[in-house]
Amino acid sequence: MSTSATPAVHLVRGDITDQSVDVIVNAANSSLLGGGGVDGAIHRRGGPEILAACRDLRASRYGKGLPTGQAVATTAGRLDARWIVHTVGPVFSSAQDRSALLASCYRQSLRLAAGLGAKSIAFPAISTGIYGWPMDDGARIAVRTVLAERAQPVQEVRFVLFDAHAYVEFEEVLALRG
Ligand code: AR6
Repeated sequence: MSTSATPAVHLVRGDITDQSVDVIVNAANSSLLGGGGVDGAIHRRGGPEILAACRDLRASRYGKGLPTGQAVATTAGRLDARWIVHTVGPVFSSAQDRSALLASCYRQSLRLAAGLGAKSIAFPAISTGIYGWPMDDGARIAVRTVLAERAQPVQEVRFVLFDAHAYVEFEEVLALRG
């Protein structure tokens, strides 16, 4: 059920590092020290300032790494954004339901962005790449979680989907939720 305090949700097909928004969310890993997929793209285009900020966070607050489902903010370096919010999605498991952790990534990222005063935020489809989460379920969890949050001052949530399959899955979920 959407309310006036719920942000508008938009879908974009493309590369998240091309987005101009207040917050770009990174599908990171616990080390915060980079990786492939979205993480690799963000560090490549954003430059070394982001990695330096991540190293500082490891040294100060997250000596054991950022736990799965949590989120933390850094500079966005050279990207056209004010902050990167790094969140660690769960690795998909068919033996164990980890969907609460995936929902937590979206919720914690949104709350952190709201706390920073962000008006717009771009999410990738967290955990649906290297971490193996099925896209239809990943899309359901993403959309449901974001629509359940009152996120003021965030006015726009943009899901940035890399390929046609991801876009179609998110479109279907959004259409069903009206
Ligand atoms: N822009 C938007 N979406 C993208 C981009 C991009 N530039 N690149 C990939 N995707 P993934 P995960 C899509 O693997 O599954 C890293 O090594 C991709 O098609 O980036 O959460 C981290 O360090 C997929 O749908 O993240 C972790 O170790 C979605 O983004 C691990 O991967 C997420 O894919 C995290 O795995």
